[in-house]
Amino acid sequence: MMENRKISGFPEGFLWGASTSAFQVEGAYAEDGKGLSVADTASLKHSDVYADTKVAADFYHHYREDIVLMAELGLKSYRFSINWTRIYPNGDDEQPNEAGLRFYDKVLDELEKYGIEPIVTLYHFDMPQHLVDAYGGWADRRCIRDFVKYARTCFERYGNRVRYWLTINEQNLMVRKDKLLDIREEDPQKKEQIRHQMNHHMFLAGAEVIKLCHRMCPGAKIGPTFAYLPSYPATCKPEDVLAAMDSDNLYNYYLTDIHVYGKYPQYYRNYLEEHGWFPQFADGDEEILAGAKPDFLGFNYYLTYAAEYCPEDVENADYLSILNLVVPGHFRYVKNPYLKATEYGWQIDPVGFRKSLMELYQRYQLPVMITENGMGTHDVLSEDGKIHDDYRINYLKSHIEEMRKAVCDGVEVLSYNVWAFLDLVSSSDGFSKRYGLVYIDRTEHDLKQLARIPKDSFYFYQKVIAQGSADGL
Ligand code: BGP
Repeated sequence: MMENRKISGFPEGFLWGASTSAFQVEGAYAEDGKGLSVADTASLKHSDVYADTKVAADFYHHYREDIVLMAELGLKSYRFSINWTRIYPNGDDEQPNEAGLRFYDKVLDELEKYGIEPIVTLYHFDMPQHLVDAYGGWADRRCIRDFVKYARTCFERYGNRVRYWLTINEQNLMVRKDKLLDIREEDPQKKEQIRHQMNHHMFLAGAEVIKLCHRMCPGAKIGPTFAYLPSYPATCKPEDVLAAMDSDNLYNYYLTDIHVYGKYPQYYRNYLEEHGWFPQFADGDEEILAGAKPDFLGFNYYLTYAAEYCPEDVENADYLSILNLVVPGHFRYVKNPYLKATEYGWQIDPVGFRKSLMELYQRYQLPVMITENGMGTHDVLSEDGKIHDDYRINYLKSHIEEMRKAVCDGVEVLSYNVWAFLDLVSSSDGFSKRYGLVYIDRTEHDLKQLARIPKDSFYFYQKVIAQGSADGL
């Protein structure tokens, strides 16, 4: 494997960070005027099995002590999201909810106190439920107007103190998961048409918000962040190589191509048109897409896939992937025999991380920001009162090391944010699937004292931040 001899890697001022999202940590799901989001309603449906968003890690009431812990860890950045329904409880309210706005003022005050750079996501899976009930959410163009209004309020209020904004978290994943957008249509063809119309509206909304941010907050940088799920060819058979390329295009690059080049790439148009899913464009949509340019690309990285050619006439196209996407005539997924997986089956691939960084940077020549990277497991509180998560240390260490190599090879990385700063409600598997550097002492249904206990990985990452690399750790 090609190694870069330069050792140093990370530049001065590199933002070593950690990440969370509002509905997964805050709790206080109906407090101080907050409305219900689709993330709340989806989680409340499974309250009997999993922890829901009602309390979560109760960051809403613990943010001060949590930020003290962030300072102890030495974090340079904290990537978090604003809960849309704290600001506009119904999504289409005339006036924003002052109590909701005040909460994030206080969070920003605390971060400022310790010199931690906020990286703020505007929309992380939590669209107001009311907008879905009123007009179908992203299926309707009015949603663009309501999202832009919400973003404007955030820029007005926090624009003078936030330098990094993220528009939409993982649009490419969200659009494939019915529950994240509350898609209720049952007819398969209509459902796909709705899905792609929603995607189109999100692209427009993202573009409008980028332009707005550039106008209102000239000193700030803004970009989207997506779920980067790259594929290797299962073999060197040309059809498999093409399958991996198709998968990369239809999972990842269609999204970044639209963001960066401002138009639907031909391969994506063909795919949508062949299936009768091409969305309706209104007059001016092309100009909206073409008129916005992100300052950087954010991405979340956890795993890679291996793709092989999938025959057109395959009977049951197995959904082995997170995005529930297999395209007969193009690709499907197989297990990669060279990689180990987490207990949740997520294939661990630090070298793939390096490759992803290189590919993204070479394709777009834009700075990148890693907004999530981490490992979800059933951590156990040991008898000595600690959490010995060596597996997470290994995961982080190997990914940081591969990121360093990519940086040495010229990739401009703005920030690396571990998912997650603390244990939180997983978007798919409740509280038992833990990602945090800080353990939250609660179970799915027993809140206990919600004590905060730094894990061994916390102390490992503390050293990484202090010395600016994982070398020798
Ligand atoms: C990303 C999301 C996060 C987070 C993470 C881990 O897709 O942006 O919100 O949940 O993945 O996923 P999960 O919680 O499903 O294990």
